[in-house]
Amino acid sequence: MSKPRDIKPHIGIFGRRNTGKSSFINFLSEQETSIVSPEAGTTTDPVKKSIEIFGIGPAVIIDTAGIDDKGELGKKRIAKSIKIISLIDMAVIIISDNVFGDFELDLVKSFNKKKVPFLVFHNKSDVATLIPALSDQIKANGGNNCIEISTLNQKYREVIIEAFKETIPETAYKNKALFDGLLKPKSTILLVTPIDSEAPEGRMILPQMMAVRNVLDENSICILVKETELPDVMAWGMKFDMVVTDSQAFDYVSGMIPEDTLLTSFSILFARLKSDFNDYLKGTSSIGDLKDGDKVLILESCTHQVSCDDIGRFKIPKWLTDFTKKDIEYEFISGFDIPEEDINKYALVVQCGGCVVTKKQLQNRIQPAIDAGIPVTNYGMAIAYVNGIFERSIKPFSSMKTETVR
Ligand SMILES: Nc1nc2c(ncn2[C@@H]2O[C@H](COP(=O)(O)OP(=O)(O)OP(=O)(O)O)[C@@H](O)[C@H]2O)c(=O)[nH]1
Ligand code: SF4
Ligand SMILES: [Mg+2]
Repeated sequence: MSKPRDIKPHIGIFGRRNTGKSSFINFLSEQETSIVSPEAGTTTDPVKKSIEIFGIGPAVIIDTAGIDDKGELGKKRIAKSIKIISLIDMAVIIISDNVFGDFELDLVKSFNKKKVPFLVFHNKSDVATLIPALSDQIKANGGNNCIEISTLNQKYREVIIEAFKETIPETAYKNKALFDGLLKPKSTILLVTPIDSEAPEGRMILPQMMAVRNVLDENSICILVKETELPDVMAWGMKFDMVVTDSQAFDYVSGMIPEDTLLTSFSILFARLKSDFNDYLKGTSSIGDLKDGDKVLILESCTHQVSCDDIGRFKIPKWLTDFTKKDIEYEFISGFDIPEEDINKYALVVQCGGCVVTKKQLQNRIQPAIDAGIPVTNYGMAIAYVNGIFERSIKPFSSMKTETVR
């Protein structure tokens, strides 16, 4: 199963114009991915490219416009480059001619704010060698060693890859399995997946595919069924170790399987991989405290067409309103934007499953709410809560340490 582009680790390349950022990407990918020229300001918009990095695997590398660009248009380009920081797992600053000043220090501040590890490479070492004092200055500002390279010389490829492996957090590329710590060999797992208009034609959605693969990897036994055939399977009288359902069928499935069978949803399993599960655990019960006039923010992570807009835009608001019987106002934001300044106006934030974004991207999105003390939940847990089965849906994880590593 190849990784979709969006859940691969993301690496952003930053620096002043003409330092060799695009050349660095071409050097790493061994392809003419980005346009290179002696003209300063060649790259004007962020460019994403999927590459394979030995020892890390598939990754997305993002070229950006120079952070010293000038004029009104230049400012807009810089803003776009800075926005990329909330999407990445690791950053690279390319410098040349021993120039490391305010522009680079501002980048370092932004990386630190978002807890993004970074590397500094001194490029064009064939023309000017790195002054040791500069390396010390970079270290004093929170960077690792500044590494001397030249994109004209193949011998630096290994140096770059080694530095990448040491710096990029393992959690960014070694994805935990969906059932991590939940299965034993020969466990029997029943997966309930409605096939409705939202299901992609001829395929399963990613969490379902990951679940099947993971059950098989653990030498467990998996039965996959639509909710319409669930009564037939239950009539076998078989006892399952765990049932995992699509959250939207929670109510129906929970009524059909024995009380003592562990039950959760794909979305809740996914939430454990994609964020700090404890934040959601703490935030979900705030649904019960919602009052008339409260604002609830629904965060969808799709950037273009939201493939599950029905659930986020209609069903969850309806279920929350029906459950609380309060006059609640809903706002929706899709993509990566975060309303940092306005976050205090919300009583609750409900984040989607984030199936097409990385863990870091999802974490960055909900972090302002968590920092402001606003409760945060996700689609699956919110649905479980309004169906009165929240405690049941998180029981499979109760004996585990649920806090995930950032
Ligand atoms: N001598 C030397 N020249 C290099 C090296 N790496 C890149 N260059 C040259 O530096 C110039 C700028 O390279 P780019 O890769 O376009 O630089 P950039 O940082 O992407 O520039 P902008 O897109 O304008 O911000 C080109 O003429 C490259 O051929 C190097 O290691 N040594
Ligand atoms: S769960 Fe989020 S990321 Fe996945 S399809 Fe729905 S809106 Fe998009
Ligand atoms: Mg460029």
